[in-house]
Amino acid sequence: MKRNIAILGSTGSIGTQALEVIDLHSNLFQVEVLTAYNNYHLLIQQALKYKPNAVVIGNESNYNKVTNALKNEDIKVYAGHQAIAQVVEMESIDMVLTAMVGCSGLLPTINAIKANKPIALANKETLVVAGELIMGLAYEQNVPIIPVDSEHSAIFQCLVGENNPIEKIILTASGGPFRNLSAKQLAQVSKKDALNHPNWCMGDKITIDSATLMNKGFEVIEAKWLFNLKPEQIEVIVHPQSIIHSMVQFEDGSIKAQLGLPDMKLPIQYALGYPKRLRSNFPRFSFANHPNLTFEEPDYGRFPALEFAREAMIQGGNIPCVLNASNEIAVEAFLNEKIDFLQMMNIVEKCLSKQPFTPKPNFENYLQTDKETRELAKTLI
Ligand code: MN3
Repeated sequence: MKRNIAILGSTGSIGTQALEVIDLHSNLFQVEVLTAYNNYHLLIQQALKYKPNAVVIGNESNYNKVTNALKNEDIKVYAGHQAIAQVVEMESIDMVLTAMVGCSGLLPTINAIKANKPIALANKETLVVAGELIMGLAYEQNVPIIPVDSEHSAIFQCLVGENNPIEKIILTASGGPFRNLSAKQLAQVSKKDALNHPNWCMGDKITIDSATLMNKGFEVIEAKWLFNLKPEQIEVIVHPQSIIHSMVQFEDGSIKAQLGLPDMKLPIQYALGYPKRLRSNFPRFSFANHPNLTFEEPDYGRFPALEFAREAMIQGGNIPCVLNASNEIAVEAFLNEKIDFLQMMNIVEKCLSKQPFTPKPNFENYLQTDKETRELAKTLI
């Protein structure tokens, strides 16, 4: 029996790489649902190639273009946010890969868990914003959440077969493209510089988040929820070569690491195929070709995002939601060249200090915080 996969965000970086993985294992996987927000052109191409049961285009103004292009196919076409959130409940889906950008992943992920669909989680913002709610629901429903993020996949892989408590985890960070720049130089960097990541090829939003280290801050929060950790059990170390994808230290002091060349197809394939390791011909890592694996402490002064994220995680409640929403607006403004690189974190910091604290938010509280924070952040641009 093939595993029927729904890919939410199929036209993005993770989505397209997931389809490449499925191409390599077409005997094991079948594309059941594809969703995209804006890129109807690529969504149509993908639908014609993979013949899914259904596709959803988030932006409703593109609905007619998609239905026209697929009118001779036996493929259901839906449009809108609500449709993305509902399509995950489809009976025939065996696994949902959440690979959309930002906070939009929240409701579809909740619905997929409620419908008992195993989640391959690539949309880390879902856990940043509402980790407590999501993990609580997954626990209640007994639904596995398999991380796709390379660091969390590494930790997950280190934990397979272990029935032992974690002493701490060590998340590796490449340090981004501006690791060696002074604060003064950071103020001058352009959008183009920021989009030029040294090791990983990713979407625009996450590439900027990697340059500010907010991505790593989000990953600290993501790890807390995925592996049920206390803040002090999560350490970040800069490892510019991105070969060690992360590590787990156990109570006897032993450390397990997962290594490989930086290629998202590996963690995507691991999540889709779990618990099996599927044979691949991805390029192999050679120690001889990489004799220098180096490590350094992150610089919290030049990259305050890590500290903001840690603070937000410790405060909990709706504060990580404030962190995410303000960051989404700030990154968008930077990508539109309305603010400079350092102003992004100024906006996040101001929003964190101004938004009221809600200790035990429910889903509506999260939506409210998200909306208010976005409005506040826009006034600061
Ligand atoms: Mn990552």
